[in-house]
Amino acid sequence: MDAELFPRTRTEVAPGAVHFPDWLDAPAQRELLAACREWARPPAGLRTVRTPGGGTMTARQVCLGWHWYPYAYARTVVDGDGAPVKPFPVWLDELGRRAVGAALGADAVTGTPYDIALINFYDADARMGMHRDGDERSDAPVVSLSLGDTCVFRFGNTETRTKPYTDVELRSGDLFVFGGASRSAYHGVPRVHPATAPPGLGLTGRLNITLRVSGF
Ligand SMILES: O=C(O)CCC(=O)C(=O)O
Repeated sequence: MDAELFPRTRTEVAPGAVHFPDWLDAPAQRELLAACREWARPPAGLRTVRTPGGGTMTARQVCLGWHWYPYAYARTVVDGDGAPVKPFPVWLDELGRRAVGAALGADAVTGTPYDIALINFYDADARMGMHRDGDERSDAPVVSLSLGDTCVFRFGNTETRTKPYTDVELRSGDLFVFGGASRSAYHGVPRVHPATAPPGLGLTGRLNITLRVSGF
C-alpha cells in the first residue's frame, strides 16, 4: 500500500462498528479471491438480484450456506437456477470469528458459527442503496471483507436511511464489523472508484464478502 501522510488505523465509526484497515494481507486477499471465483461459477453462481418492485441490484451476488433473495433466505436459488446453495466452509467461519475478535474483542465473538456469506461483485457503475441486514434471526456481528477496487462505504444510523452517517473508504484487504448497538444500522455503497485495486491482485472491480449468523 502507498505510503500515506496519515496512517490508516482501526477506527470505531459508531458503537460496535469498527473499520480495521489492511486486515487481510496480499496472500490472504489472493486466496479469498480465488475462492470467490470458484463460488461464482454455476450452478448457484453469481446472479443478478431482482427486487419485488421490478428493479435489479447493480451489484451481482452469490451466496453460501443460505441463499438470500429479497427479503428472505432459502436453501436453493429460488430466484435463479433453482440449484442448492453452495456450502459454507468451516474455514470461513473461523475467518469470521477471527475478524470479530480483531475488530471488537474476544467477548464479542459469538458461540454460534457463521453460516451465511453474501458475496457482492461491483463493476465501476455498481452501487448498493442504504439498507439494514434484517433477514437473519441472530444479532451476531456482521463481518465485511473487501477485495479489489476501493469504495465509499456509508455507515448510518438505526432509524433512517439519511443523515447522520459516516463515509468510510474501504480498500482491498479492509475489514468492517458491525454488531451490538450498530447491528441494525443502515449502510450502503454509494460509489466504487474504478481501477484502484492493488495491481498484484488481478481483480477488475470490487468484491465484498459479508458473513452473518443466521440463527435459523
Ligand atoms: O459491499 C459492501 O461493502 C456492503 C454490502 C452489503 O451491505 C450487504 O451485502 O448487505
